[in-house]
Amino acid sequence: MTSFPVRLAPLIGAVALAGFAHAQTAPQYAELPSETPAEFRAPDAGFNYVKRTVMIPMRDGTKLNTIIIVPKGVQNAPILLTRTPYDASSLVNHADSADLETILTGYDNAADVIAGEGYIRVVQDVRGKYGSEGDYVMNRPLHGPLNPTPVDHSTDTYDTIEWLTKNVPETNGRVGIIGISYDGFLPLMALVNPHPALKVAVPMNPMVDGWKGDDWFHNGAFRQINMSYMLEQVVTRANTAKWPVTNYDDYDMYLRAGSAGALGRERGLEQSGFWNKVVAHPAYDAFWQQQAMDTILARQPVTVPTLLVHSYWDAEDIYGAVAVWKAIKPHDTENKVFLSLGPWSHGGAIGDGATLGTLKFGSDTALYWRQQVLKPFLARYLKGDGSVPAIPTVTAFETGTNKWRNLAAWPSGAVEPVALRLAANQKAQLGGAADAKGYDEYVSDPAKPVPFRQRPIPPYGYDEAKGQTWPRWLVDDQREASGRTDVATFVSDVLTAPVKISGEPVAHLVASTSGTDSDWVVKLIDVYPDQVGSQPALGGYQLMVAGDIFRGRYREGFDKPKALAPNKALAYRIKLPTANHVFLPGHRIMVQVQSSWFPLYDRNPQTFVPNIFFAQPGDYRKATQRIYHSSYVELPLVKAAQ
Ligand code: PG9
Repeated sequence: MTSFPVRLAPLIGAVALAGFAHAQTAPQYAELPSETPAEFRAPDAGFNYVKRTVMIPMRDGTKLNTIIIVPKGVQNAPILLTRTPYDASSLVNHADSADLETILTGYDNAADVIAGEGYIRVVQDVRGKYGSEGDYVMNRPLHGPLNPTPVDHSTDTYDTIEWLTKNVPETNGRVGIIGISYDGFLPLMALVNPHPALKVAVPMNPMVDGWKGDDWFHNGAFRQINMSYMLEQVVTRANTAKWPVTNYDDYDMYLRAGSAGALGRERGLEQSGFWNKVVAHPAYDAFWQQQAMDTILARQPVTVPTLLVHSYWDAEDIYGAVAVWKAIKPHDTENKVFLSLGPWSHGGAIGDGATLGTLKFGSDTALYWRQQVLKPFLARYLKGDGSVPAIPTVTAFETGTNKWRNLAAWPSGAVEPVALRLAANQKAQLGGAADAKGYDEYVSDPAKPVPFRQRPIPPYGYDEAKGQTWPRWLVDDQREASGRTDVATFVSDVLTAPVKISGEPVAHLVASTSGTDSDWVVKLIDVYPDQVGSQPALGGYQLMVAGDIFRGRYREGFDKPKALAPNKALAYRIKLPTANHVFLPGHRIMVQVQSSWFPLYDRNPQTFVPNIFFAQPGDYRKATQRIYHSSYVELPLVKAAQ
């Protein structure tokens, strides 16, 4: 046996490796040629569409991977564009199908409207992702203090539309942009210095302000459940790095990790440039303020017909659509801005809208919206078909009564705020005098934070086969929480008349903590009758109509974190998400208040530390919380249920 001198082993290894590499480039053997052609040209005989994939050059030379789906035989057809960070080719799924509607069943496609209406469908990877060139920056800010480069999603959309209108011969030169979530944020970016060929924008459940109420924080409380996204979406171009799953119940994993910062370090998140920006900006400073799309668009003229879409139970971007509506509608002098509000989860408008969890709406609300709102909206502006009647300014589903309302404004009707008081004896009392002295008390223990839903809580995801029902957690039954000693619960008498609310309830809490920081979670809940004959599972159901969290340190200003004075009754104003709900006779109105919503949000250590991402184990302490009976929830009451 030949023994190699040990000191030569590395050299010998290198030579062997070089030899193997050479073999990889060795010429093909003539007598056994490769069976793979240099380039496969897919035939499309029998297909009802033609698919082209092109690399469109942006003004800085970066080329973006763009898939163009042209229905066979169309001429003078409008283009409907979706730009995405989520892999364009996966949005045009069933790529092996010869049928247009079949392949358009991806994430953002209202396929039954788009395919059936003869639109040219274009889906594009944004800069830095998947098939596109360039550098990726989460929600790439506009050129300016946060982005010194000459390119952003506004310029990339402009350049894309310019190329499409000149290089897709089948088009009528009119382009629309549609998308959900991040893909809904991109149509908002398109509205900044819009290309003249842009004729409609449909931002559905858009990301608008990641700190105030969309994906990253809500009023300063960090949505740590999205840490997996901050890793997978950022650290590789094609999302090949995966967040390891270590627990069937995410509650245990996050609790054992301690702070979000510690978990981030443990899982390599410090290699994500976006994570490092999030950790460096825990407060609502210029980093967040300067990229809030509602404030950006408030400064833009309204020139492009825009249909904003909001879902009442949107677990991801419940803030965005209505925030943009409030920002731009006031200067929409030509009535080009429209709003739809539906009983959906995030993106639910393109799915089956007949039910959501246990809730039934009596009809497929999503199909109704697509056929009666989206379809005519696109036809009128993209096909330039003036014969198609304009859609109502606001189309709002009224939950509780399960009726669609066509409205001229939002909120609509004679909205008159009324106080739902958090009174003694765990009573929620409509109107009446405030009791300034009494309070309810609970102990908030960071070692046992209140689960945001019943455990076990599977990791964030959309795979129902794995029990991942994240998308509909907002309609979970809240009765488990109402029975906990660390949740203050107030409930009204049984209603004898309908109580209708339209708009944003606002919690005016007067609360103290024995600590020096605290989170406050307020949930407005519709309590069903003890028995519901038509649907027994709804007996006593506690349906959250609106709920949100507020990190106490920002009480004096989102950009001014300050310690709380221990055991001092302090006032907090907490806006809750938009509702359009009728509490029916036989129901009761409930308010729950708690100080954690875990593991969706990171725990507040309840002692003031400079940056909660880096709170140490010793910082996490129990606190005694008092909710004073001078607290109330301001309900946007509509006097006469229309
Ligand atoms: N807005 C959605 C999201 C962003 C970040 C984390 C999780 C969800 C979305 O674009 O799907």
